[in-house]
Amino acid sequence: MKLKTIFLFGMLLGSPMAMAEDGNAKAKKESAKEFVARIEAQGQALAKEVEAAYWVRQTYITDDTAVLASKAGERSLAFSSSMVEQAKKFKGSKMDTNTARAIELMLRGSSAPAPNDPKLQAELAAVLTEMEGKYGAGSYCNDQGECRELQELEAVLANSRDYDELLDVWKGWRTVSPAYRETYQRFVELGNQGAKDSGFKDLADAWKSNYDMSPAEFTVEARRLWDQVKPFYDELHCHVRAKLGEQYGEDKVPQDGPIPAHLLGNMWSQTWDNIYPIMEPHKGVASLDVTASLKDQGYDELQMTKTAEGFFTSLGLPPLPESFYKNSMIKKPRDRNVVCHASAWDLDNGNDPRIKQCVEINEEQLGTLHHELGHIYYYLMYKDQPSTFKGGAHDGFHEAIGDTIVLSMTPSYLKEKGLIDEVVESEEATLNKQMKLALEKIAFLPFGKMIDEWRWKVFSGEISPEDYNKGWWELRKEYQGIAPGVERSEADFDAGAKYHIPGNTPYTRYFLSFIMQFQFHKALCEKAGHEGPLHECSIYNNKEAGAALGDMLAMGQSQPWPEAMQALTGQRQMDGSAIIDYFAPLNAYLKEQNKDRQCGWE
Ligand code: X8Z
Ligand code: ZN
Repeated sequence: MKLKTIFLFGMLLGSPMAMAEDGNAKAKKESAKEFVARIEAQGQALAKEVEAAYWVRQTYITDDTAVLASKAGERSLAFSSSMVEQAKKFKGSKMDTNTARAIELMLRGSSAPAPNDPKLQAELAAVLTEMEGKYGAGSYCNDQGECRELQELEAVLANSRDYDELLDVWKGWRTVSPAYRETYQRFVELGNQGAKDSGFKDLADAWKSNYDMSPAEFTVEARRLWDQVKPFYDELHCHVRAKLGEQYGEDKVPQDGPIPAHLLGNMWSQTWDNIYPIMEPHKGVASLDVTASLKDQGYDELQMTKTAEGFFTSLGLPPLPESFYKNSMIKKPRDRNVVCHASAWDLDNGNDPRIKQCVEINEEQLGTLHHELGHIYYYLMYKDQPSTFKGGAHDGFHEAIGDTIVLSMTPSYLKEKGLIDEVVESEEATLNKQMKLALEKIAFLPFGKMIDEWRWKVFSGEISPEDYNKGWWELRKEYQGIAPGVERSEADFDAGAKYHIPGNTPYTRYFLSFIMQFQFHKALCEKAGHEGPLHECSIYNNKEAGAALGDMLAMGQSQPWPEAMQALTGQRQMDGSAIIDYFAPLNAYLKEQNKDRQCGWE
């Protein structure tokens, strides 16, 4: 995830940190503009120190680094709290547009807004550090005493077709999260207190306040987008359930109910492309096995990263600074625990961007590298903005950039890079390609939506602490149409088995990103003069598309997001029709396949 350092405890989207002391500002009345300048200067100074502590914590999990990160977090919360208190005083007074925007951004909700009470600030920082550390260091030891970390367990979920083995590792990873279920409950109390102290109803409202509209409007907007894509998801679900029924038997996969969560190829059932071999519409037509090529050709972590960088530079964007390769962590260290979940960091004010990723040699990780570099290129392009304007137009924009690039990794592009042998042009090949992509992009949508549905309800109290797990599985069923393959209880904490819960990263951003990246792809393809179906377009090497992308990135969050959206796409709204249109051939195929099936799961 992006910019962990700054928005773990600070403002949600790139804010300054440092004790916001107003010192001699009290003596003479400080103007709004002077206030913003002071906060930015103080923020930058503290950020450097706080980021260093977080980076070390995440790349070296020990009790000692927990102390350092918690202390740093505490100081950044103290800074935020004081900044918010001061910023409130300027509300309604006359000032120029940029200053007003900066103050508005300071008053937005962060992922963990600071309570006013310093004791609670310290506790909040400690609780967040603890949860993320426990997730990062988690492992599952089976009855034979063999212990495996998350990446090994994920690999089993991706590759095994043995029902019982799949269930074992699925359950196994979920033995890690109960250890912080109570801690999470305390986090909710502290986060809600922080939200109230910052002027919000609760933490859900604070999170929804980041989209240049009211929280209530945002709820409706996210729902509208979900309604646009849900019918297509239902078709995919229906077909996948039928195929899994053939694979595992209809006693294991009942054809009128939710799909067992451990059969979808992913630890959280969030993307399903790992079971593409079971779903491939036309067997053996146009192999898309990029993983095999990467392995055969002996790619290593560095080459994978350079390949991703090469796409961005082909667009005319600048090469990564040398410090990027010197300071990033792209290989899982063997001698210590780290937070392996991939992230991109904006250290030293745009001068020291880094990623942290336990790169494995496969196609999914190559995609993730592009995803992370999307964040990095945002940092590089808005480097010269004042620090309050450093951030995505909204958080979904930040998540969408790298993924937009991946949509251009067409068979022609992969062939050019030597990652597939031949480009096959036929209806069959198109369907295969679309199926694989839909298993990633369409399958994700309800997951991307339900995570924060759960948290919004937890924060508002609609789901009480006694019902965390029950509420979780109700939403999993409602949105995704999946169910646990084994009975769950309130002794479990299945939400906590997903990184972004203990890592406290809002998740609706990814739902928005998966919708918007198709809008962005379409717009960039138009700039590149592409004609023909969108799924055949690659903007590789196209400088016009690159310039348009770069210009939007350079805006940061200096203006409300519809301005950035308009600059790139000509539209002022997020819109699900681009992703639906993109998959038109597959949609027709699925409808045909499903015509005699009973779809749905209620
Ligand atoms: O967390 C991430 C990125 C870092 S921002 C690797 N993603 C979500 C996830 O893994 O759950 C990217 C897509 C969804
Ligand atoms: Zn991300």
